[in-house]
Parts: sequence; C-alpha cells; structure tokens
Amino acid sequence: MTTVNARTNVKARMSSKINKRALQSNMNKHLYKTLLRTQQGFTLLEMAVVLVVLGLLLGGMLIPLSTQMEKKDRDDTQKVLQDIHDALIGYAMANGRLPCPDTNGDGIIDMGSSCSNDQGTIPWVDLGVGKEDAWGQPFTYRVTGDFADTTDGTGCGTATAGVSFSLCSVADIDILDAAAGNPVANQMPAIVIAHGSNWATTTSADENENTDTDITFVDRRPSMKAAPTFDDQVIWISPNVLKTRLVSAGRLP
Ligand SMILES: [Ca+2]
Ligand SMILES: [Ca+2]
Ligand SMILES: [Ca+2]
Repeated sequence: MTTVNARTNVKARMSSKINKRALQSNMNKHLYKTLLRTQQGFTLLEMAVVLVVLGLLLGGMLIPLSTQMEKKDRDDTQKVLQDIHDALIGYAMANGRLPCPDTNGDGIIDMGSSCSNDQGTIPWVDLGVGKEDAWGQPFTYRVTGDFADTTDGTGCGTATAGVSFSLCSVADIDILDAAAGNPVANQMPAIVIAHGSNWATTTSADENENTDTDITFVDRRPSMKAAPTFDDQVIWISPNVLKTRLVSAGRLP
C-alpha cells in the first residue's frame, strides 16, 4: 500500500513538472511572439525615424554645399576678372592703347587700324589671362574704339605719339544699377563681363543689358530669387586709373 502511494506521488510530481514545463514553453512562445512583434514594430519605427533624420540632414547639408560651390565659382571667376583688369592696364602701358576684342573665338585681337568690332570676347591669348569663367564660358569684353585704335588721341587736345588717347579723351561705356536705372559709372573705356551660370539662357532685363552689344551695361547685387534675376560679374577700367598709369609709365605727358 505504501509502495502504491509513493508511486502515485511520484507520478503526480512528474505530471506537475510536465505541466509547468508545458506552461513555461507556452509562455516562452507567447513571449517570443510578443517580442518578435515588438521588435518588428521598433524596426519599422526606427527606420521611419532614421529616414526622417537622414532627410533633414541631407536637405540641410545640400543647400549649404550648393551655396559653397556657387561661392567658389564666383570667387574663382572674380580672381580671373581681376587678372584681366590688371592685364588690360599693363597692355595699355606697354602699347599705348587698350586691346581690341577677339571676335572669332581664337583668343587673338581682331583689328586693322581700328577694332573689327568694339565688342567681342577677351583676347586671352594676347593678354595671357584665363580663357573662361568658372562655368566654361568666355568673358565678354567691350572697349571704346578710340582708346584701342592705332590713331593717336581721340580728337581732344594734342595727341601724344604712340598713344591712342589723350588725358582729355572721353570714353563711351556707361554702367547702370539696373536696365534703365541709375548710373554706377559713366564714360568708362572698357568693361568685362562674366555672365554667370545662366550664361546663354537668361531672360532677365538687367542681364540682357549686358548681352545686347550696345554701350550700356548693368552691374548690381547678384540675386536669383526674384525677377529681374542677375548673376553677372562685371569689372571695368576707370579712365582715371588708366591715364594715371600711362602718365606714371611716361607714355602720357
Ligand atoms: Ca585713338
Ligand atoms: Ca547671367
Ligand atoms: Ca547693353
């Protein structure tokens, strides 16, 4: 009898252990499924958060990057423009006249006794300066013909031998702060323009003033946000600087 009771107790304990294990196994499965669902939920949520953060970061980085690249292009172009300015003055000191423009794209001055055309591109070969701006386009160049021809003087005072203009000579290029705007500089002998990244596609009235081949040009703050847009970079030769340099060089009295 005692032996039977002992066996019954052992069976009961074993049954209890098996039930506990089964329960534990069920709980583990349930917990695993719950964790799996939770894990999947977190992953999707995390991915969404990561995508949003990445979007914000990339958006925030791309704008400054394009702004920095644009600034570098403009700075590089400005350096070439300054070189061209200095080269024009140096050319005038050496030759007694400003160079005529290049009109056929070979970088060489086109002229006979006077300029083939008062407006063209910078004669980069003759000046020894950069051929193009940061966007791979040539620099527009206009000169007052009387300051670049081989005729001494321009009809005022006494002409100095070997110099195309005199101290009293007046040039003809005017620069405004907008198309039909206020004067920025009047009667300049030469001007050089880099037309910016939109070189050939502009519809801006202010920029068109720099491509219409007359003696009026525009220089103003760059802005592409509102019409009329403007991204041109402009330099010109002051007649006073030009004449002072030629006096210093002993070419003008
Ligand atoms: Ca002349
Ligand atoms: Ca432009
Ligand atoms: Ca014009």
